[in-house]
Amino acid sequence: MARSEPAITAPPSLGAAGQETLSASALRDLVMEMGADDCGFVDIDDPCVDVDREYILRCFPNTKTLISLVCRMHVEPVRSPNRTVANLEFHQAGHEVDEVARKVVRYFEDSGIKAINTPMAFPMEMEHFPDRGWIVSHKLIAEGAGMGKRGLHRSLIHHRFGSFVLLGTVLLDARVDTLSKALDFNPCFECKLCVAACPVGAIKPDGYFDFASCYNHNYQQFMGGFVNWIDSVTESRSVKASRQKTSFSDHVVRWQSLAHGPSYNAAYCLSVCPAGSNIVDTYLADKKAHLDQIVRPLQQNTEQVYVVKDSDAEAHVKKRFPHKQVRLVKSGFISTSIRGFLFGITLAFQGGKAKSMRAIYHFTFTGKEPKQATIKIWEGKLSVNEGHVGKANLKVTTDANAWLGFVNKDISLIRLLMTRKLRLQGNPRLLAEFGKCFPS
Ligand code: B12
Ligand code: SF4
Repeated sequence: MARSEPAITAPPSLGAAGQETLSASALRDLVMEMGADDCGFVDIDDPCVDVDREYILRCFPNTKTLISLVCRMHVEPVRSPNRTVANLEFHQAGHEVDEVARKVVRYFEDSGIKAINTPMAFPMEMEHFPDRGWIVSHKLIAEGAGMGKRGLHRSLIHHRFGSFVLLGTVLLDARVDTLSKALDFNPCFECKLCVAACPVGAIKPDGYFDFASCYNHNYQQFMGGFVNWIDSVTESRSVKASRQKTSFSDHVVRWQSLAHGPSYNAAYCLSVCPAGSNIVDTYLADKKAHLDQIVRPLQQNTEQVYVVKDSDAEAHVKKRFPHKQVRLVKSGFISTSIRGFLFGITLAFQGGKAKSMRAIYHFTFTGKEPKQATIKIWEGKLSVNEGHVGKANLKVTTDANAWLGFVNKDISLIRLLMTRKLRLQGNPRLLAEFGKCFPS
C-alpha cells in the first residue's frame, strides 16, 4: 500500500529559502503539527554540541541549527511487567520519532531549505562497532534545547513527560531567530528507584553507570548478544548439542527479534522513574502504591537475566533477585584496536571486583599500533591515561596484535609469554588481578 504523506500547512511566518533566519515560534508550531510532543532549537556552535560537532558536520556540513524533538511514550505500557507490552511501546514511539523527523525534512526540502533527519537509534554505523556508531547524541542536544536533563539513570527526564520520552534530532541549514535555553533545574530528585529496580545493578547510587552490565542483559538480542548466539550455533556439533546449550525458547526469542525488532530485556530504570511534572504528583500522593504497583512487580518478575561469569552483575542478581534465573553469556565486546581496547575497558570495568585493589600498570604496545598507556585501578575506581604516569606496580610490554588476540581469547597467555610477545616487569599476579576486573 502506498504511504500517504500528511498534508502540512506551513505557518506563514516561518520564512523561506534564501531568508536567513526562521521564526522559532513558527518552526515550533510546524514541528508540533508534524507530531512531536515537544521541541527546541540549538545553534551548531552551542557548547552542548561540542562532543558531537565533528560527527554532525561530517554527516551534514551545512548544519546551522539542530532541532531537538521529543515524542512521548505511553506511561502504563512502559511500566508493564509484561515486557512485550513495553517493547511494543519502545518500538512504536521510536518509529514515531523517525517519522516526525522525516516529515520535518520533507517540509524543508519542499521549501528549498536543506535538512537531514538522523536516526532515532538504529540503523547505526555498525561498521565502526564496537566504537561509537551514532551521529548525534540526542540526549546532549535535548539538554541544550531545554527539553530536560539526564537523571541518575542517565536517560533524559523531560520536565513534563518525565522519563517516558524518546528523542530525535534534525540538522537544518538555516538559523532561527530565538534559540532555546537549557533547563535551570534537574527533574531527577534522586529517589534511587532506578537503582533498586535494575536487575543487573547497572545504575549505582552514586550515579556511576555500569555500561557492560546494562548492555549484556538489556541488549542481549542486539549486536554482541546476537554474535554470541551465532557463535553458539556454529560451535555446536549437532542439533542435540545445540539444544543442550541453547533452549528452544532462546532460539525463538532470537527469531522474534529478527522478525519483529529486537526486544529490550529490561529498561526498568525508565519504567519506575516518578520524575516529571505530569507524573510526580501521583507518586508523591502515595509512594507505597507506586512501590507496590510499579516497582515490586518488575523486581518480582521471574525472568532470565543475562550476565557475564564473575561480573558484578552476576553477584548482584544472585544477592538481590535470587528468584530470577542467571544466564551466563560471553561479553558482547571484542577489541579491534588498542585505542578501542583502552576505551572499551572503561565501559567493561567491574568496580565491585576491584574494591581492594591498588595497582598502577604501565603498558607499552609495540608493532602495528605503538602506544604507551597507564591504567590505574584504585579501590574500585579505574582511570586510563596516555603515556606512563606515576610509579608502576607492573610493567607490561606487548605486541599490539598479540595483545588483542589475548583479550579476544584467540591466543593464550602462556603462548604470549613463551613467544616473548608479552613481557612483564613486576609481580605477575597483578596481571591476573587485572583480568578479574574485566570479566568477559
Ligand atoms: C549508546 C546508547 C546506549 C548505550 C549507553 C547508554 C547511555 N547511558 O548512554 C546502552 C546500549 C547501554 C543504551 C541503553 C539504553 N538506551 Co540507549 N542509546 C544510546 C545512543 C545510541 C547514544 C547515547 C549517548 O548519547 N551516549 C553519550 C553520552 C551522552 O551518554 P552518557 O550517558 O553520558 O555516556 C555513557 C554511554 O554513552 C557510554 N559511552 C560514551 N561514549 C561511548 C562510546 C561508545 C562507542 C560506546 C559503546 C559507549 C559510550 O559511556 C557512558 C556510560 O558510562 C542513544 C541514541 C542517540 N543517537 O543518541 C540511545 C538513547 C540514549 N537510548 C535510549 C534508551 C531509551 C535506552 C534504554 C532505556 C533502552 C531500552 N529501551 O531498554 C537503555 C537505558 C540505559 C541507561 N540507563 O542509560 C534513549 C534515551 C531516551 C531518553 N529519555 O533519554 C536514546 C536517546 C534513544 C532515543 N533516540 O531516544 N543506550
Ligand atoms: S528513578 Fe528517581 S533517581 Fe532514578 S532517574 Fe528517576 S527520579 Fe532520578
